[in-house]
Amino acid sequence: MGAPSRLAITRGVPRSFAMATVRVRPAEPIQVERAIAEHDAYVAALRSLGLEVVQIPPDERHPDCCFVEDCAVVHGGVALVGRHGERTRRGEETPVLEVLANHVRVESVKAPATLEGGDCLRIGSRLYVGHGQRTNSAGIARARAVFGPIGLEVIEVPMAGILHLKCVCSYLGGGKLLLARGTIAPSKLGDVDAIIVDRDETHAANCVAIGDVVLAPRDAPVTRRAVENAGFRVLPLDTTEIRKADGSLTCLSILL
Ligand code: CIR
Repeated sequence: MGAPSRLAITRGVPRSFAMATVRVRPAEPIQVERAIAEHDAYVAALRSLGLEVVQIPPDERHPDCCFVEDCAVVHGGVALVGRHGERTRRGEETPVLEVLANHVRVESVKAPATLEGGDCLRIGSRLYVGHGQRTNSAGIARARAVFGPIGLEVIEVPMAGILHLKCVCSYLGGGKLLLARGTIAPSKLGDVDAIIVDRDETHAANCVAIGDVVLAPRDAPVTRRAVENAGFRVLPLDTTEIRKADGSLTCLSILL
């Protein structure tokens, strides 16, 4: 299923997480203690799979700071540190950049370009980048300029009504892609074997694959069976509170 990552960067959930940016206010308020417990379980799961986890302390000024994925996209010894499309999140990237710089060459995105890591999906030698609310054309051009020379073809994916590209899809390895029904046409994401996720389990289109183990939301039994049938072992995690803030599993780490 491809070489598993060895290092994960994560960032703790701040107390201010109750004020995270949301598209629609959740029916029940975010319970921060529970969100912290969900995050702790996620970090423990990564460690149980042999990853070294570098955990950046939370910053109360940034309610969404645990969603580190959005700060950067990393491939081939290069990190492109983005510029958030969501203004309230600008500044989250500074400590993430500092950690990345210990491991890889760091490049940046300058205004007016915006790019968030949650819009970037790598499948082999292609980097699909969602063009939507958070990532603009200039951000995609910057990704092409940085990753093109090291062999990644950058492909723009137009999106409407989708927060981040990876809200609706995630790559498991071995040619298998999870993709939420009714969102993006599978053909837009190349020659992959798409496992279509039912509408009532859309949140489970975002999973994290570490080798042949898949971290998946625990309340998605149909998707779980489909992933297991595709040859993976599923490690179920509670994502209830994280989801209230429009978060999902890939958002909680940067894998190197
Ligand atoms: C936001 O709106 O930016 C956060 N509340 C959620 C970010 C989730 N990140 C992701 O899907 N990659």
